[in-house]
Amino acid sequence: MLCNDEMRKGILSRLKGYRYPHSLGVERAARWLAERYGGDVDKACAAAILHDITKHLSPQEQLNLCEKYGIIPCAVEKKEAKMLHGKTAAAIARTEYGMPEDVCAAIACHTTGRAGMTVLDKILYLADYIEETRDFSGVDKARELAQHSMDRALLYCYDQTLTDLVARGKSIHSDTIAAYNDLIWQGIHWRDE
Ligand code: DGI
Ligand code: FE
Ligand code: FE
Repeated sequence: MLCNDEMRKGILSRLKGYRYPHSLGVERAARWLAERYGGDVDKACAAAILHDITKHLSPQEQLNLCEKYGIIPCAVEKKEAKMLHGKTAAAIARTEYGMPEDVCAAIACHTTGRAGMTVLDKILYLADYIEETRDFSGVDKARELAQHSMDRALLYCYDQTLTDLVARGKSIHSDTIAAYNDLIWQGIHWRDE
């Protein structure tokens, strides 16, 4: 097991406020998705419990951790340094908890996704979106789609996220665009034809 009881307790004790029930929710959703879609349940749960371990840190603290771990922020990440919490969490997962590279990679891209997402990447991205404590508009549709197809649910999440980012005048990360294009180019759609 990647996270024994003691390790899991230690990780959970670092999660403050809302992040605690959220991360437990992501763990439950990740387990469900892994069982449903033939993913590795152990890796999915480990990625889930660790994915937001640095989310509470300030933009400056994110940048400091990047310096420490040799992560080079892109232009968007410099402006939106909180977005770096996936990459900094992956560095902690690797160095402090000895997680395997595929788990670290899923954690690193959980906010944006990326081109060529693995089953584990998709499980964590989707679980983060649909977990039980989330209540933003569209979450029920995402949950419904996730019962039948991870790719369709994923594309729906990107439609919602991109629309929201554009409406708020935010810059779009190149990995967000790459993940979206990848789904489109595979012919994925979420609306019924
Ligand atoms: O950490 P969580 O809140 O659980 O969720 P998350 O890691 O998916 O982060 C969500 C935030 O990330 C949300 O405020 C939107 C932001 N985000 C995701 N993709 C992009 C982005 N922000 C910008 N500016 N550009 C992106 O491409
Ligand atoms: Fe996150
Ligand atoms: Fe999260």
